[in-house]
Amino acid sequence: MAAFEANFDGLVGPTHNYAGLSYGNVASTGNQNAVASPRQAARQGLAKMKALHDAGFKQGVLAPHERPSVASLRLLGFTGTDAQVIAKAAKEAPAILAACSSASTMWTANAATVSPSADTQDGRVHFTPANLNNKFHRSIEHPTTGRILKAMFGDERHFAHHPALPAQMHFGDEGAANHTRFCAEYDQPGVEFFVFGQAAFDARYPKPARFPARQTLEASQAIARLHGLSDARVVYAQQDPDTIDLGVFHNDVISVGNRNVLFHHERAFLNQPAVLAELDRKLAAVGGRFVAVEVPEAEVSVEEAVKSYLFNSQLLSKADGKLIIVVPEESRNTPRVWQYLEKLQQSGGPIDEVRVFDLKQSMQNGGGPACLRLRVVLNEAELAAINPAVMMNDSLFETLNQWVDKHYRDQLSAADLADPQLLNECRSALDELTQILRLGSVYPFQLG
Ligand code: SUG
Repeated sequence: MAAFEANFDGLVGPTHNYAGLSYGNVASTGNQNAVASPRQAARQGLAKMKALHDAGFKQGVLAPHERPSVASLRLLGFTGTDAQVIAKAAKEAPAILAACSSASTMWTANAATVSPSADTQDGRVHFTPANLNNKFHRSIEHPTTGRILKAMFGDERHFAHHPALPAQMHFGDEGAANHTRFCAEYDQPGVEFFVFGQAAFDARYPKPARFPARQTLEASQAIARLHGLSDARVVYAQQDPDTIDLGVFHNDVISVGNRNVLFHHERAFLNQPAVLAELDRKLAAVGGRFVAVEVPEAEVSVEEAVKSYLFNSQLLSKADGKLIIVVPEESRNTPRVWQYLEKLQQSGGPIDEVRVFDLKQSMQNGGGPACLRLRVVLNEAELAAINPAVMMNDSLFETLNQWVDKHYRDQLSAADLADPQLLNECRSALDELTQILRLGSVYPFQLG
């Protein structure tokens, strides 16, 4: 049965703002207190989804969450009506209110790890929402993410949902941002590649010195067990800790893969030749020919990769077997990176087309094209079993743009987060969105 890679992009929520919440993500801390445009952010994301849908790719939408998270503020001791909870937090702990107001669920590469049915023991597609334990503002995402995923992939004959891993640094899990799947054809068994930043239970593995390593080896291993993956078709690799200290806070800031191709920086992994050899060997065992396109430090430095988000790109398979690379405008604006991309297209290698998108609103928080999407490989039967209302088409694009214009502010600053009206705006927007995307009751205010 034919299978496809579908991309589910995060719809940017109404509270998109720049609060500098992610230490180790240099764009996030560097843009703290800049004024954001939630409306523009959502429109930029929708434009990418529509363009890729128009180019023939399967494209879906993942809904944003209710923010500020009043439930989280209550857990931290703020009491009264919802408006009072927000007012007290704004006065006594504005940084906590900002964390509870982040629209960070837009970066759906961190929503979950997904294993296609061709790889799993029970022949179902497996989902584990990421606990995102390293950052408080992200650690509150997984319960709602889990409910939304179930509302999209509800058929238990095809889809298996696990709870997030234990919420503890030993099992820090950042989802698909540190996970890639290689295969010969999407419907055939593939090799799942897990990249971690540190080992929590084994002191022999090095650690970065400055910035946190968010993903642990033990979290990746737990996901592989839960999803019923075979050891023969799993590869673990450690990210080079020195690159984490340069701002590579997820593996998808230094490498990206699709089908049989890995596009990566020279300094992406520790013991890189051995990692590539294992991928080559394990992919060959399932009938695939592994191709690594390595970008040398001499041509693009790690700093340039972080600034341009060259590797936070999407590789999309065309009918002729070649790949399109989808990069953000920042890659075009970084001279040596653009030179590299021009050369890459002419190189005769697997990547022969570049597409550029303006995602500046998300980029200023460290979220490029790859951060904004969750990949799910689905065969025809599975595709037919998902909630069809979440799939992009001309009419959904139109509806969602109108919905954004109706509900979203054009500007949002740190001071605006104290406005209790923002919560009401978010709730009425989400009430309408649940109808549009037929999600049922997935948000705390709907659950009571
Ligand atoms: O977790 N930024 C996100 C960006 C996530 C990017 N995802 C991938 N690379 N897959 C993060 O650091 C910043 C929010 C703020 O500062 O307001 C933030 O959460």
